[in-house]
Amino acid sequence: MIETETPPERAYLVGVEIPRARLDGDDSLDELASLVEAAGGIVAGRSLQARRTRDPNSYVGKGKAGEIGREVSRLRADIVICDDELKPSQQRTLEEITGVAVVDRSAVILDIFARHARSREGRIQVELAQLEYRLPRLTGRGKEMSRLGGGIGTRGPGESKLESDRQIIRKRIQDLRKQLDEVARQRERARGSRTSEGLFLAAIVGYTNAGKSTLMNALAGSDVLVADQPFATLDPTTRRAALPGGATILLSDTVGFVNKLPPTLVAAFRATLEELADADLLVHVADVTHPNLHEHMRVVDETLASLKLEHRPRLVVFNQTDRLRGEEGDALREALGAEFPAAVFVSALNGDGLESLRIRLAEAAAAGWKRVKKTLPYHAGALVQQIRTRGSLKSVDYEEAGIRIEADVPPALAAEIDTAIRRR
Ligand SMILES: Nc1nc2c(ncn2[C@@H]2O[C@H](COP(=O)(O)OP(=O)(O)OP(=O)(O)O)[C@@H](O)[C@H]2O)c(=O)[nH]1
Ligand SMILES: [Mg+2]
Repeated sequence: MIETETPPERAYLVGVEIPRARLDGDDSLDELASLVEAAGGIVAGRSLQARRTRDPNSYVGKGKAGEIGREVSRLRADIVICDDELKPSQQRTLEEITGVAVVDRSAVILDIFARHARSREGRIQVELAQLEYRLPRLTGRGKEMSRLGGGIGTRGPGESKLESDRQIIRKRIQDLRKQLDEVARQRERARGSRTSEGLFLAAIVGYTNAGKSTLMNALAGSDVLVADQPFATLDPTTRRAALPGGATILLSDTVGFVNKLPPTLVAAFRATLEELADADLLVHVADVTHPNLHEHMRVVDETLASLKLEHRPRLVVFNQTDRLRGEEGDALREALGAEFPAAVFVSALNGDGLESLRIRLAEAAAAGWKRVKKTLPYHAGALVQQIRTRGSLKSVDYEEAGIRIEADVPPALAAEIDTAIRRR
């Protein structure tokens, strides 16, 4: 990773705890702290205010804002980061009261995405989301402030500095949309050729840092980047994995989800996430040891619903069982087993449970298969190898009339076999 020369920004975190929020305010600030660190900042201090609602003018109450301003100068913080998406007017008010740049959780997430985007498509998507987020916020004093900072919230993909001229931004947004359309068309073509391969596709989804990439590597023998930080993975990767019984499936690893994911980001990543629409099975990986496990699972469910994928077949995988300890660990495992009877428990790290998971994936892939007993013409002999990789070959006999096979195969392959026989 490229590190900038400037010292890390000292961030002061601010949250508002409202009744019935998904995460406890402190837990949510902990998560914000890990996001800020992934964006290269350090946390100088934090403050949580319990209120019935967020203040429409200044997010926290006016008095609290003044207090935060004094803390910020005492701790020599460079930037205030609020845990919820701010309206541009709230941001301006807080900047006036505290005297430093103010950004929100969305800006931090966008910043991490900009740092981690590698592919052309990833970079276009991130810059587009960043500029769309930025445009309404470039007015009055906020503009001068965010220009001063030069840190979180001002960096585009590849350490580029984000544009701050509204005219230029509008033009750039148009350009990026066009480029994205072009990349999306290329992706569509690539997707077409993969679908025609006819392999079962299992997509790994889940909260960020749950161990999705580690699991993908363990199942597919790949070496996708793994890191103990949010949003290590941005670009989707698809690999083949061989399963018990000899069948091959495709596994894909993609960007993780997080609480309060900025809507502009979800919209911009629609193309990447469309990969999920092709999936025959969604493998939902959750970190079984996380204190907010249930909340994380709910965020994943809601994000999938917002992508209209709530009815897709799903397999829950509780990962990181190697970190469960003692009686407490056993009790948790038992309770989750009762709550999610179909779930599989694994450790992607030490391999526990992976064999059961492979069997479950093989069963899911075979669920829609058809039993065929046919005699293939010899010129269609290549289909035998197809049956071996895409289905399960029970028997093969090379007879005078042709190749006599008995096999379980996916419907698409059954159709190919019929076509080959009709063509004899
Ligand atoms: N102890 C233990 N650690 C694990 C396990 N699986 C993953 N990890 C660790 O958890 C951290 C996150 O793993 P990743 O595979 O990068 O997680 P991810 O879900 O792909 O994360 P993002 O791509 O950032 O959303 C890394 O430090 C892994 O080494 C596991 O089964 N046991
Ligand atoms: Mg990952």
